[in-house]
Amino acid sequence: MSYISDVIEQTEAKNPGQPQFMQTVKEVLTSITPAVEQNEELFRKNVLLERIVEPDRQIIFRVPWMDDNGVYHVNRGFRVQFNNAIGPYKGGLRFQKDVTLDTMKFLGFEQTFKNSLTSLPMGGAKGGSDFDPTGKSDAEVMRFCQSFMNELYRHIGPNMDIPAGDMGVGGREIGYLFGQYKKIVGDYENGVLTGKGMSYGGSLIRPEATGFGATYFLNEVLKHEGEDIKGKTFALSGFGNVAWGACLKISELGGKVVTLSGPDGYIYDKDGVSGEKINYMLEMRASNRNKVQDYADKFGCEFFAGQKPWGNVKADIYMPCARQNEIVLEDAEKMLKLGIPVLNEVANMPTTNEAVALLQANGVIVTPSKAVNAGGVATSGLEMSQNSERLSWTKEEVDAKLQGIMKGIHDQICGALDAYGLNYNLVAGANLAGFKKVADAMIAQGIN
Ligand code: 2IT
Repeated sequence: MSYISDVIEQTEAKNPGQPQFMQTVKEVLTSITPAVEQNEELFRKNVLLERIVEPDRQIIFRVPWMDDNGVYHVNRGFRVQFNNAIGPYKGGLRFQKDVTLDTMKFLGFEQTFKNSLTSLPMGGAKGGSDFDPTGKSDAEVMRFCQSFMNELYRHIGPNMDIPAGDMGVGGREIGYLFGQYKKIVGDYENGVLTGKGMSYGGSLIRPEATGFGATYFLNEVLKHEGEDIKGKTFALSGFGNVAWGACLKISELGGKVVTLSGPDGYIYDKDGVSGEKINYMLEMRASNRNKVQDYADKFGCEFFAGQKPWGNVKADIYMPCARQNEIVLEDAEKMLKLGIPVLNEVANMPTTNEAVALLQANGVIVTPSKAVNAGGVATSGLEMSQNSERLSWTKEEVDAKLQGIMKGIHDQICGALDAYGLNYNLVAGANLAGFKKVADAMIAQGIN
């Protein structure tokens, strides 16, 4: 048996009931086959693959909180600190009802390679809770965040682990989390969290960064193919922060977004999501209703209850911006019939491995989410730099750095593919490039 398949098998045995984590382990380890083949002896001697799939630590804690009726609830909190070989742990917090340890481990593993790709010194971590923000009042969200931080604070710090937002955690939640952290530790360490408000150490462009970065990365891919965004039609999923940033940048660059989605279904807006309609997405998110139908009701467009746009809507580019595994094999089959040439993966692991393989085999360009959505965490890295230097860059400065980073990621991917004589397989290239720096650092630092 090969080293890679051995490690996959051992990891599967050690992590029963964790299909999402195994999905990303398989994707990453399979993609780095050429690197492992070239360095097998060195990697085996350093138990490198065995160590890279095992998180440094996995913290699980109780989060009790009181609702507005005075009734107490108990949720589960997580922080999985996956790898800090190249920098302090860094990664978002996700509040969503179906969050499990499996979700946290898949996201933490992905984050390790994503953060490496940004070229900034950040290790990988992820955290969150099975708390469901849907329908919660502001006061409930605040009490939950405070209770969550009552435990999390002892595991994080500006040089140790720097959480940020993810699904269900935006500027409001980061504010409550930071307020409680400050209350507990006393020092004004605003470098402990990113995605902060502008009045207390946030970075301009951070809210837009994931969506902007995803569009900049796509632009590099289209340039590579001799095309551009202007005049192209986009089907998106989600309507949160990431989809919002993407809509802003796509419409600025002359593209047209015709779908958004939520847990309730998807909307089809033939005129395109632009102008005030993009601003309305922020209101939808702030309402905590989690219903995309609100958009259709307000702007009088079509709503398809319980459905996804994949394979149902013809577009030049698909951009899933919602959650993991929303594109499965049968969606991919429908996509091929419609002839969708590019799948720009924005959410973390939105497509199953089988669906990616089928699409790639049929000539669809699949961009890897760990590269495409890296602009969010990259801009978090820029926020950390501004915090530690006690300064604040302009919008133009941050945006220019973000564009440079996204182009740099595409260049790194092409460089890794060239180095191994591979064709334009962006998924393989992103994993090879992200892995290299982490592997070098882990070997340099000895076995620990
Ligand atoms: O998935 C991600 O990269 C994020 N949720 C952002 C993480 C961060 O630290 O900004």
